Amino acid sequence: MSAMSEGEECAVSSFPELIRRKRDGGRLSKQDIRTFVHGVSSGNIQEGQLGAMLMAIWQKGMAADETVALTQEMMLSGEVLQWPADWAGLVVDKHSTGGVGDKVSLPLAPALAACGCKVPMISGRGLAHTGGTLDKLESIPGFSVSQSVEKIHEILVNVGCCIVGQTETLVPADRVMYALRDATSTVDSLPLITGSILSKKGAEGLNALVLDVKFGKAALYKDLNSARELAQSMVTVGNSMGMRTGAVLSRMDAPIGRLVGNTLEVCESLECLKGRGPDDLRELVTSLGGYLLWMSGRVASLARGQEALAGVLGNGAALQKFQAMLQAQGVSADIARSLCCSTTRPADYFLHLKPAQHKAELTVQSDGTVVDIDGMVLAQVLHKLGAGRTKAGEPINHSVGAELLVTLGQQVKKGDAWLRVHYDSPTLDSQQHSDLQASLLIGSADSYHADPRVAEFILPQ
Ligand code: IUR
Repeated sequence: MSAMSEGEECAVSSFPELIRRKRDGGRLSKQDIRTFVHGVSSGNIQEGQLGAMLMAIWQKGMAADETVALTQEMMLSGEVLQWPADWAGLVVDKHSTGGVGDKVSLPLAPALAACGCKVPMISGRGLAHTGGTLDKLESIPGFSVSQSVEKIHEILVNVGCCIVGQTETLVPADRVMYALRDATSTVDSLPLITGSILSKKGAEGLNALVLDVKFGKAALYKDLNSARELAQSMVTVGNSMGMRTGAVLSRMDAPIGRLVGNTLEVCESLECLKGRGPDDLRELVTSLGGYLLWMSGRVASLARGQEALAGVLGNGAALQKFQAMLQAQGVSADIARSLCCSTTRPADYFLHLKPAQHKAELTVQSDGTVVDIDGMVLAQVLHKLGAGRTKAGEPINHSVGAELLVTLGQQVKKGDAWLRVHYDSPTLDSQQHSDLQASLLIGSADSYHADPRVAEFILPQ
């Protein structure tokens, strides 16, 4: 669907006027924003003009109604998915602003499907220090993230969830703007982030959306207040667009769970789907999923929603959905069955997943309590070892990763192993070794405070 009919098309000469208005702190009308976004998706706006407009928006910001118009016009720059009328209220998804060890989408999508929802999860790839859901799933042999709109529909009918990459037809304006935001240092703009994320979620045709907005050392926003500001902006815009949208503010200092790196995170997701695995991962999955069930009216309270999610993780229903999703997206029936068999343990996953060639253990340097593990530092070292990419399109090594052998608050002794690094390069160099050692903070027992992952819920308004 196009945002503008032929007759309404504005001349290219109006772009300098729109740029000037925003640059001077003025407001853009709905029509101005339509002209601008149409210029982006039709290719009529020059790259320099687009860069200038992005910088003007970065500097002057946008009022809430301008951000809503921007998001809506971006969404309408491409196809908007449509679902059968009897799915009304069932179509849901989650978006995370990105973290270290954040594999929540892998157990969450099938768990929601097991609760009766339809989840057309369109995810991204990792960039900089954060991992990408698509990269994690691609460490499973045969898994295909490229699915047509028709196939997505078929998988939702038969399974209830899919996890796929952006299709060519959805939100073309975002692809152009996102690439130029990177090149013009305008990524960290509240209206541009809001427009980019919510236009894509809007194009999924969702009834309800939960946003996992992270704050902390390994998050896009380091402090709670700025994360709350982003969450509020996205909650306002999402609800104005007709998606029931709420947000969870979650801590992102130490990695989520105990495994970091694409293949290792698939292993930990399987453990979570088998009712095992780390508590903080289960807390995030049940909180985000429970919130969605409540927002979409399927349960009477958040607590009921959390119980429903915990139920399907515990009784194998979510695992069955994951197995069906793997098969629907190209994994052989044998591999899907073997990975998802409830008695298959982590070491056996490597019968099908590719392990790294080398493992090295790091040891604790003094007695005490594990007070912190800096997820950002850990992710940066793994990135250098090949786990992540610096530019879109670069190849990555799925097998690179790390296992935390200790948990926060644990008492440790000098010489205890605390980290096992999985890598393929010939050696871990001394800088990488010392950076990793510096990411572990050992202190006295009373300097450690146990905080839950989830700090706050932001209600839909
Ligand atoms: N992810 C997106 O899809 N868009 C953005 O602007 C950011 C992350 I930052």
